[in-house]
Amino acid sequence: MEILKSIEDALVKRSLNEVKELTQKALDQKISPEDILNKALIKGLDTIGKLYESQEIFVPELMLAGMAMKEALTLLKPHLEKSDVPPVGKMVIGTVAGDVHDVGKNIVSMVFTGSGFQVTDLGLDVAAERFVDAVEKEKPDVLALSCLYTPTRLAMKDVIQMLKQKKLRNKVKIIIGGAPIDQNFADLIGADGYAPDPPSGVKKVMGWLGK
Ligand code: B12
Repeated sequence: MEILKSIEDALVKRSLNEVKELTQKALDQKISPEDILNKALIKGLDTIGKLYESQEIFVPELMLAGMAMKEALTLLKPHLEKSDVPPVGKMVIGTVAGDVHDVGKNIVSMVFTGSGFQVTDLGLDVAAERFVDAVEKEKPDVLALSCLYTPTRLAMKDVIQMLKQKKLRNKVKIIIGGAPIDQNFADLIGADGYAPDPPSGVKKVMGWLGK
């Protein structure tokens, strides 16, 4: 679809206003928010990542692309969060300590909200103590940890270890995700599971909760 390609191109060019205008236009044309997200915006960010890797763009451009993505997400949010199912469970989510990537985590949060979860989002660069406090106070069914910057992966292990120390580990299911994560890593650090994207995450968690 032509408009999806235009959104992708606008994101790669980091034209904030254009990304926003075209995203709204696509929604007005009744294109599904999932298609806008996966076939335009995430594709554009992938290209940005490759341009950064090949040193054709640098951190300021990464930041602008991240900002454009966030603008578009504010328009998609009400659509992704719209839920017609009864509440199914509670989730606490955050990006782990040292990592400031939160676009993926925000999408996971929206999709779980749209699937009937009551989501408490702790934000980004979240210290292990804050995750543990939230598990203690909110008593969620699921804790979701996100990370994108490979060196911060080990912060996920810290959260799980601290939960064990506080005797809280068996009170909550833990799902982890983000580009440098896989099932092997989940097994290694003692998480309950990994999912590559929000829909498969929802499916896995629903299974855990017997829904
Ligand atoms: C935008 C961006 C930034 C922005 C982030 C803005 C923001 N608010 O998030 C800024 C400018 C801040 C940034 C900074 C940096 N970045 Co950066 N960034 C990116 C970029 C281009 C896009 C990330 C993104 O949003 N992707 C789109 C989202 C939707 O995808 P996602 O996060 O993977 O999430 C999806 C899945 O993984 C999954 N998921 C994610 N979390 C979870 C959790 C659960 C529970 C589940 C089930 C699923 C799930 O679902 C999501 C939706 O489908 C990527 C390249 C790329 N293609 O990813 C580089 C990239 C991640 N960055 C990179 C780097 C190196 C950096 C910096 C170190 C640069 C620097 N020199 O300062 C810093 C690190 C700062 C830090 N300490 O965290 C590298 C990381 C390399 C590595 N392997 O570690 C990448 C891969 C670029 C590259 N190719 O080199 N970055």
